[in-house]
Amino acid sequence: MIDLYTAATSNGQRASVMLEATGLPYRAHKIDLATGAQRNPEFLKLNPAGQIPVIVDHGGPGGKPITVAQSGAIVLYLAERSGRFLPTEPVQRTRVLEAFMQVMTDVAPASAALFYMSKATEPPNPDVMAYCKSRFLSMLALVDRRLSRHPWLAGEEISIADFALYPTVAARKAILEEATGLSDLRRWAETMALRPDVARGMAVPG
Ligand SMILES: N[C@@H](CCC(=O)N[C@@H](CS)C(=O)NCC(=O)O)C(=O)O
Repeated sequence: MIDLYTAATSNGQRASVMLEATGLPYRAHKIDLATGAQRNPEFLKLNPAGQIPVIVDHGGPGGKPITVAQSGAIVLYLAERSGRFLPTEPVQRTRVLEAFMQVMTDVAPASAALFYMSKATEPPNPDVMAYCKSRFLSMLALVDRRLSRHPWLAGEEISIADFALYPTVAARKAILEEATGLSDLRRWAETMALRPDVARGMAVPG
């Protein structure tokens, strides 16, 4: 059994979507970020950074419990744990990891920058916000180009890259709706949204 400590944010949903996709049994525990529950001593023992998501896999490697923070590390851990969505064949695996890293180190931070810059000043600086938005859109354009070549981010099969990206795209639905182009990304997002595992994962922690 896996315990998931999470909140309704794209980083949290990245973990719950992947848990649903792999079918591994888990229990979700809501961490109320608004009341500062992420800074409670009990939670800080799980993740000293005071951030969700965190998983505790009670049947980890060697049958021993393991605690994992960082949504990207959680996605990779669950892929290895389930043997799904991360190919073992070296070329395909490298392609999947390349797309996954694009999501985790380019797209997700550009989305986070939009969030943090919207909070940095009151009111938000319009020039800074315009810059962050255009940077995020340029990341999405690169993803769209990938999706114009094949149905999923890393090729013919759905992978960890797709599950990692979807919560970020869903969180930025308004930006996607007002953008021009990005037709393959829109097609992909609609397909992802219709998957029952993705829908269930996006609804966690409720
Ligand atoms: N790089 C981390 C980021 C985690 C993160 O930023 N978590 C946020 C919610 S989305 C959080 O817990 N914030 C609470 C805080 O910083 O007090 C990941 O991918 O898991």
